[in-house]
Amino acid sequence: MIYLLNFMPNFSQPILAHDKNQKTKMKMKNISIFIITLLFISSCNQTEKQKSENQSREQLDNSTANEKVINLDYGFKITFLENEEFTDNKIYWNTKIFFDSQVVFTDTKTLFEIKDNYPRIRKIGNKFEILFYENDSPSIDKIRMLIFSNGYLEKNERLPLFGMKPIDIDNDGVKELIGLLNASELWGDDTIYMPYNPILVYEFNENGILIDSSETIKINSDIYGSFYGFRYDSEIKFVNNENFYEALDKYK
Ligand SMILES: [Ca+2]
Repeated sequence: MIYLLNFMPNFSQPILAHDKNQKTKMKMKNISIFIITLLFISSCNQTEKQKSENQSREQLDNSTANEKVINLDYGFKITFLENEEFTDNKIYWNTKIFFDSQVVFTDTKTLFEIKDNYPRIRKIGNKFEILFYENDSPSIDKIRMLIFSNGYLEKNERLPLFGMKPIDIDNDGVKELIGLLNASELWGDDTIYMPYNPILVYEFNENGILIDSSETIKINSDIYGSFYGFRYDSEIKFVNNENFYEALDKYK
């Protein structure tokens, strides 16, 4: 028998201040539709040659109509070329990030959602941090963190979808976030086993979101009796490890 523990509620409140501005998006969509309509009307009165030219232009504009554009601060822009709507969510992929009109990031496969104030941008020193809400189904959703420095991608990392606000866990004056990169898949009949699923601690401050190795080692050593690394490992199993749930509850 297999149980899937999906701990990790969404952010109840955004941790960063960037506002995507729904009205702007709606306006852009409306403008796109308006432009396409104008092109269609004007093309009705063209010669055959002009019609042919306009057809290729209309094809371009049709693809633009499906494109989702999000303008971020600091000269960054995100475009999703493809999307699909489901009952509970809408998925976007085929992603590009532009900085001052130059493409600085391309990803054709990763699935993103626009929710909980993601995607969002933050200036950290002379770098920029862009966070996406990544749909990693059938695993649990994640945050995708991109760091840009001088217009170039410096870091591309998956983070847990932290189910908490940043708090100072160890009283060192720096706030932390904790989360999981995997759901805990439980198995067994009479005896229920759970895998090694490390709770990851990140420091969250004006310099970015960075793994707090010492605190991660400490928390997981307390839970599992020893530290087995930063990654999920189903080969390492535990029985009725209440410490795991207590630790999660503690930092919710
Ligand atoms: Ca701290």
